[in-house]
Amino acid sequence: MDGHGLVRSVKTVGMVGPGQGLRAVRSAWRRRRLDAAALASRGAERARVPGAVTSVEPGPGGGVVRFARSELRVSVTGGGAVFWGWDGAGPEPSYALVGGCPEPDPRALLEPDKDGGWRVVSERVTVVISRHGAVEVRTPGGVVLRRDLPPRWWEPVGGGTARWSQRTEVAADARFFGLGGRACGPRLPDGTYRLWNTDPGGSFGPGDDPLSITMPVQLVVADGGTHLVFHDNPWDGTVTLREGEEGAGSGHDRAGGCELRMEGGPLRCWVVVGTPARVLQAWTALTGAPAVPPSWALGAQHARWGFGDEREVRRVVAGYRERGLALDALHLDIDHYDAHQVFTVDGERFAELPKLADELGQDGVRLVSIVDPAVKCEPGNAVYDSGSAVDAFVRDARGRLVRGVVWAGESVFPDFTSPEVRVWWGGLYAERLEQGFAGFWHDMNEPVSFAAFGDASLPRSARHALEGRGGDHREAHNVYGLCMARAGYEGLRALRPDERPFLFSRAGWVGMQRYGGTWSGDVATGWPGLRASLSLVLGLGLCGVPYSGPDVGGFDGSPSPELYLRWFQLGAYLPLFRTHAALRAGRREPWEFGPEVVEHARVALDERRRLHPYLVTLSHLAQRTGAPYVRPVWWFAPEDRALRDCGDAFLLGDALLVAPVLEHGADRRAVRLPRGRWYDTVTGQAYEGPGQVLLDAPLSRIPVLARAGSVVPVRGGGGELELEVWAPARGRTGGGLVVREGGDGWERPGIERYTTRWERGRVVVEREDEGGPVRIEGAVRVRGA
Ligand code: NBV
Repeated sequence: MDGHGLVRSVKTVGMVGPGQGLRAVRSAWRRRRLDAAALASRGAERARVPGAVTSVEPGPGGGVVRFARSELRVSVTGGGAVFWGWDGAGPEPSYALVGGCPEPDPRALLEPDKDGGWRVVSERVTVVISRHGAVEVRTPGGVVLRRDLPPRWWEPVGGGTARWSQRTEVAADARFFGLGGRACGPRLPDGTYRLWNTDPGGSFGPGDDPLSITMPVQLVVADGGTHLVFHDNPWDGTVTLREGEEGAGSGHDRAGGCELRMEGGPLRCWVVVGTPARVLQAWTALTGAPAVPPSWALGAQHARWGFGDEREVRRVVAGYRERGLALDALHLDIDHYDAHQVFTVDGERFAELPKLADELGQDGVRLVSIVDPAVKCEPGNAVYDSGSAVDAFVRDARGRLVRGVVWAGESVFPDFTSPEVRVWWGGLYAERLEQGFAGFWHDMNEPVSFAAFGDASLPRSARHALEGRGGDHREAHNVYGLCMARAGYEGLRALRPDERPFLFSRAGWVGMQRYGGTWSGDVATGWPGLRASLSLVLGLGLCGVPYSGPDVGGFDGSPSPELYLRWFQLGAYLPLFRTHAALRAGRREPWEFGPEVVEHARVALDERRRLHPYLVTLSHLAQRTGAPYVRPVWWFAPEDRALRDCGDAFLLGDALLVAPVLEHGADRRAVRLPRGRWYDTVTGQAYEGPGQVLLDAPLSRIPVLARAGSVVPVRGGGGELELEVWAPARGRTGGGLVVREGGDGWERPGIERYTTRWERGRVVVEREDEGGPVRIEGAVRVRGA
């Protein structure tokens, strides 16, 4: 067992208690035995590289280039995304893509390049294939964005899955982002990142990797251009990143590099080139539009593992009400289950859950339920019985049920990669809806099975349906959470066709945004955990998952009042704004931290509520354009190197720049501004970017700046929508988009476009209607003029 494994198992036993600990030991042995019997150890391997080009076959969007020992299929699609696959790999089947493979660009054709290579030229991108199989992606202007060297495979001599590796060179100034949810970003430092969804077992900080959402998706930002690369392969693997170095004009730049090593699965990848906004738009077209959460899920939410009973829930909700603190949802964790069994309720401690839900609902507070995938392996348990009747649970290579250990004890695991199992599971949410729950929080779906040593998940040899293709856990592991999210989402749509589901999931993979969002998981209480929170949200947004947020206050232990407040102030500007904590951790209600914190938390909650229409707008824009609500500060200026390296602030939509306090004791902080004029939203003071300014950050607030010319929809004093307009700089214009809340159903509210400009000493706001611009006079508040 490695050091990490040991620490994790000690933590596991600590968490689950000695009885479960013993089961975790047995389960780990069982898993090891199963894998030893079913998966041959690798033994001798033969290495292979493509060799030299032998022939080509032009086809739509590109064609096939044949090499001595492999072949490469290249296709540029109409939307500008490039696909290539080795050894005959095509885009399908894929868990990531939505609506199949996009149409090839009929104008893009394979043509000869110099030195015996080939190229495909298209409007947005050029792909050059060398005669030995290196693949270069260039901008239309000819700048090389990435050069993938010829891949290398290692094939077991006796047959079986080939491992492979692929090395890539990028510009010396390139910076890497993404790879799913990583705690050490948003700019990913040099190092090796694993691609295997993992519960860190307890709480994690910036040094812990991997976490629950790993994705082979990188956003690479360099002077020459921005691109996203996605290796469509859910197997275990690693990505090693190394930033380049510039020789300060000496001409001796060292290129940046990346090496991807995969334990199996196809070598196929997608590359999208363009501005960050264009890249995310094309990415969303490929992998699916983010679900729009119901508007209440953009409010303030509170959770705890261990509220204990209905009385306590009522006490906590009353605490918010009595102090005038906004609260829109309250989450119940596994302690409300009957003996930790999913889709059950403890009838003593939560005797009248539907009544409670109803009462809270009248007060504007929705109830959200945790949902764990593991099902207690016990005849008589209704979920186990109904699942067994449809053969829903994962089996081993010999056809026996795979048993693991989770909260309820010995458990079995639904195979969410089977369409029939998803339908069965989706139907189970009927029980939750009857109990009065309005939203769902998927946990433990990496999936976790407690293990005293080794991987705390299912055996790698466990069998999965994989949509009828059949395969084992090595392929299914990383998509397990994604498929569970799909099951829940589709089930809820069938059960409540008129409502948009609210669902967020700890584990997932590329495409999970189609079904909902995610949260940080068990981020450690401490200043590093606070930083990690922002890293996760930004990284996930760049991978196409825009709705997420941390456990405000951190999952374990007790934050100091200052840390809690700073976390709260950051959380108030993130899509999912939820306080949460572990069973034995300290409280997370604002009033537990003293009167000063309550006052400042109230300000943050009020501002969140005031910005609600803006968040609603951002949620709809994310769905239609793929642009995450929370974006790195370089979003509009990826060529600004100083911005590229700035990880302690973010843009919320186009209009706001939020600079959270991430350090103990700070009451001022440096803020790096993108180009243009920015107003401090509290003092109204204007600052000119690009550059760095030092701003006050008293305990009462964090600096938030508004872009000159922007239009921010806010909630006015009477609850009506108002436009907050930030004066453009003299001689300049501005504008913004507004999407009005259209209820929690499926109607698609229109996008309103506003422009702002100066006219005779006044700031004028107009809406671009079909018949022409309409001047807006009422419900506008101009600031900064
Ligand atoms: O269900 C209990 C917790 C939950 O509170 C947390 O948010 C999840 O990330 N859950 C993990 C399982 C146990 C963690 C130690």
